[in-house]
Amino acid sequence: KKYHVAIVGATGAVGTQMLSILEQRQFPIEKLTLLSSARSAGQSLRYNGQSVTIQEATPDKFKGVDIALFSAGGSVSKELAPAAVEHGAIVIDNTSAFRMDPNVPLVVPEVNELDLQDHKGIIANPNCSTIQMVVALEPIRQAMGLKKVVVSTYQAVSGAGVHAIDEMKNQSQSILNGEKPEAKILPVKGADHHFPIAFNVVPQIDVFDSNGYTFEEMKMINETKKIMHMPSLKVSATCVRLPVETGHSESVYIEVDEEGKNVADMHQLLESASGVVLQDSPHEQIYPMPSTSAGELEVFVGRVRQDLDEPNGFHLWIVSDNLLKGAAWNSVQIAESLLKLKLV
Ligand code: 11C
Repeated sequence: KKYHVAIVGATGAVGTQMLSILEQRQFPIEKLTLLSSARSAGQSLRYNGQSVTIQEATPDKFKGVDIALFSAGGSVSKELAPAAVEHGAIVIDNTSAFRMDPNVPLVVPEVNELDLQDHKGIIANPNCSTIQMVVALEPIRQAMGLKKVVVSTYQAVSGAGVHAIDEMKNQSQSILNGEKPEAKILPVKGADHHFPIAFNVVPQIDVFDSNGYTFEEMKMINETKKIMHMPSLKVSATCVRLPVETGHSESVYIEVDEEGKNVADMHQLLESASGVVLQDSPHEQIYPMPSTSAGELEVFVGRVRQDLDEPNGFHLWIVSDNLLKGAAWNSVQIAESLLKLKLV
């Protein structure tokens, strides 16, 4: 069987990756509908050697669509995802619009694929920084139990979209030319202050919540608990942006339940974990980096160390392409799981 697939936000940083992953995976597509804002409608993108014209995303465009991949911002999802479901489509939404809705499964196939069975039309794709972390932590949780997670992120600018990438490049050029860099986008649209990301590190991703954490940090905390089905897991996050184009990195400290575990046990688990590539050989300087992880589908883990004071504590360095496993690939992987589980 072949399916009518729609991409909403087809021209965005994630949308274009969705298109290329669908092609790379040879997803069984009968018809492809590319949707965007009115501004990009009329442009075209290539799929399997053919040119596909982009149309404006309106509710009627979902007639006959089987699977709709949304990545055009939360407000577009809130407005159009229910319409797509009414027309009979299954929505895989890459925004934060529905992630914490108890009726919406929040899915990373390596961790909680079977939650898809409970879907009521909308399935949420988690935040990129959350996805790569839970892929690495799930095999550890299964084997040793998990008590506590403390993560600090080193996030790439592509997480904030194509305009943020352009801004970083322009700022870099200005600084090298001895000019003052212009900042209009980061840390977050609509903020009172914008700071250059070129040659800088900014400890703010998204807006601040009243508790002093940013929304990005709260997403990591809340989504991790929901995906792993561990409402009482202790999780804390500090999310930071730095001038890397693509590939989020994370320094993650965990405490496991089981006593007496060591780095060799961790290595053994991570080596055979689905979706994980272990790159951990310090004496050969083998460890994951954004430059070697960008363009790849997997989650790369290295620098595994036992804490020097807490025997149940371990440190990991986790890197993945935020546009692929963090967004487009996880969404297409969910679509593949729907086919496998005969849910579409
Ligand atoms: C970033 N993680 O790197 C964000 C982008 O909730 O899907 C993804 C935001 C989201 O800026």
